[in-house]
Amino acid sequence: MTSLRIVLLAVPLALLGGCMLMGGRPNPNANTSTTRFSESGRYEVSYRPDVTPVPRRALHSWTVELRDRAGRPVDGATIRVDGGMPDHGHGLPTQPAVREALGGGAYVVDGMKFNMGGYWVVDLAIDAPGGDDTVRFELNL
Ligand SMILES: [Cu+2]
Repeated sequence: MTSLRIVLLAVPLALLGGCMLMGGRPNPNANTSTTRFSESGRYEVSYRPDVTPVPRRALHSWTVELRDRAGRPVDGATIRVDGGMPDHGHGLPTQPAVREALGGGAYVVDGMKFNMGGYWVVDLAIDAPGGDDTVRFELNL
């Protein structure tokens, strides 16, 4: 009886998709470094969440730091934030945005949220005096 009930419950859950209910799997090949070079190598970019480790299902902020190849802080940049779960084909549940440029190459991004566990990517599109570039961070949550 009990096992039948479990089966009857498990089938619809599986049909609804592991995504919303159970989250996704971590990606063992992910580079989860919080400091990375941008795609074209123009900038060294790092992030620091205001909650560690990066939480699931909780709104939080990141401080992003931009440096040029010589290690000098990059101010005056415009940073657009995008991301999602490649394995699930969905984006971020929020639209994070830079709230404040602190100077010294640091930018506070509000609205970060990962609404399930699994493999996530966060893409930053950087528009700065030294040229445009992008960087991808990978997270296993
Ligand atoms: Cu998902």
